[in-house]
Amino acid sequence: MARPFVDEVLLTVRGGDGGDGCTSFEREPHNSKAGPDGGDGGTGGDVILQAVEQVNTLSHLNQKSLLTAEDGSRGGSNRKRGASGDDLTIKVPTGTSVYNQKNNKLLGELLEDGQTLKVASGGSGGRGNRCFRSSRNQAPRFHEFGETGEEKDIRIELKLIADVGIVGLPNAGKSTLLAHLTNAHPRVAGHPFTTINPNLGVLEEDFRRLTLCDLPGLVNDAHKGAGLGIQFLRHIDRTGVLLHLVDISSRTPVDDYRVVREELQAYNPQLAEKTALVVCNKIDLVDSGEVEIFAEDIAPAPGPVIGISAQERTNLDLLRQQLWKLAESAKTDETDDSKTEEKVVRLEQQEPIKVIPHGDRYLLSGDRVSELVQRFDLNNHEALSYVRRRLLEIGLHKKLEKAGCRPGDTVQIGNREFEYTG
Ligand SMILES: Nc1nc2c(ncn2[C@@H]2O[C@H](COP(=O)(O)OP(=O)(O)OP(=O)(O)O)[C@@H](O)[C@H]2O)c(=O)[nH]1
Ligand SMILES: [Mg+2]
Repeated sequence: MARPFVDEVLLTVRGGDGGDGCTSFEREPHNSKAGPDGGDGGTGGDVILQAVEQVNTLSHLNQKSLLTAEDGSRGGSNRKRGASGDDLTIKVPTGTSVYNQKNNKLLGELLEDGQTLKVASGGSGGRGNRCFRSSRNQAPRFHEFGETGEEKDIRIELKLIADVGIVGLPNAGKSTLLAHLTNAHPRVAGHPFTTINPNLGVLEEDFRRLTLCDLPGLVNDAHKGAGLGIQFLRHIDRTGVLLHLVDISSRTPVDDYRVVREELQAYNPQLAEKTALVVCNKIDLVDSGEVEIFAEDIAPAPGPVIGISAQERTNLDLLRQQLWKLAESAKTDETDDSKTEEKVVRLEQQEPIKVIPHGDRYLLSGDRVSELVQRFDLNNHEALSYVRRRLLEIGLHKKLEKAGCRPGDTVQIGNREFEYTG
C-alpha cells in the first residue's frame, strides 16, 4: 500500500520556558560584603521544522497535537547558569509550507532537503539576583522568572514536489502506471475515483531519481467542483513535467483528452503549458494504428504522443526514456523561480503599550508591560520597586498622564493592580 497521504496538519507548537534566575549570596565567612551570586536560568528550546527528503507525508504528525520543546533549567548559586532546554525538531517533507493559523500568514516554506524553520522560540532564562545589584540595592533579594516559551497554532501544508505529475480522466490507468514504473503500490480498480489522494512513487535508475505523482482523476467541470474537484492540482504546481494519460480504448479518446486539457487550463494555464507527454494507455485493447489516428486528431500535440499498455507493461521502457529526457530538460529550463520564492520568517510585531480607561481604573496592555509583570514576584517588595522603575523608564508615566491618570488612581496590568504614585 502507498503510505497514507496527509496534506494538512494543524498543530500547536510551544517553545520551552526559560529557567528561573536564582537568588543567592556568596558564602565567605569573613566577608561582610559577600555579594549576590545567583546565576541566570537557561534558555528554553526552540521548536524547529526540518525538511527531510526521506519523509513523504505528514501522517506521522497527529492532528491538533501540542508539541513542546524542553524547558531551560534554573540558575544556581555561585553564578551557575541553568542548562538550556533541547530544541524539538519536527521532520517534515520537502515542499512543506507553514502558516500561522491566527492570521493565515505564511511563516515560511521548506523546499530543500535539510532546510529548517523555527516556528516557536524558547523563552529566555530569567536573570539571577546578581544582575539586579545597583547603587540603590547592593544585595537584591529577588530574581527574574524565566520567560514563557512562545506558543503558536500553525498549519502545515504539504505540496508534493514531484518531477512528473500524471493527470487524466478517472480509470485511465494512472495508478496502474505508477505502480509499474515506480516502487509505489497504489490502489487500482476498475471504477472511477479509486485514487482520492495523490500517490507518490520514485523511479530509480543508474543513481538517478525521478519522483512521480499520480493524481485523482479529473472530470468535466472539475474546476466547478465536479468529481473530486481540482484543488489537489496544487500538488503539481511545482512539477516540471506533466504526463497526460488517455484511455485509448475509450469510445471518445479525443474528447476525453480535451476535457482534461480544459480543466488544467481552468486551474492554471501555466500548468497546462507543462504538459510534455501525451500517453495513450490500454493499447492492448485496440487495433494498432489507433494511437497514430489519435495523435493526428489532437494535433498539434503539446509534446510526443506514445502508446503503452500499463497493465501489460508494453512500451514502458520507451516511456521511461522519454521521462528521463523531459525531466532533465525541465530541470535545466527551471528559472530561478523556486529560489525567489522567499523562505521568509516574518517576525511578529510586539504588541505596543496601550492605556485604556475602564471605570475607576486604567487598564494597561502591551507585550513589554505584561512581560515585566509576569517575570517578577510582585509580592517581593524589592522586585516590585524594580518593576515600577522599569515601567517608568519605558515611558508609561507619560502615557498614563495623557490618558488622565492621576496619583492615587488604580492601574491594572493583567490581574495585578497597582496604585499610581505619579
Ligand atoms: N486492459 C487494460 N486495462 C488497464 C490498463 N491499465 C489499467 N487498466 C485497468 O483500468 C482500470 C483503472 O485503472 P487505475 O490504475 O485504477 O486507473 P486510475 O486512472 O488510477 O483511476 P482513478 O484512480 O479512479 O482516477 C483498472 O481496472 C486497471 O486494471 C491497460 O494497460 N490495459
Ligand atoms: Mg488511481
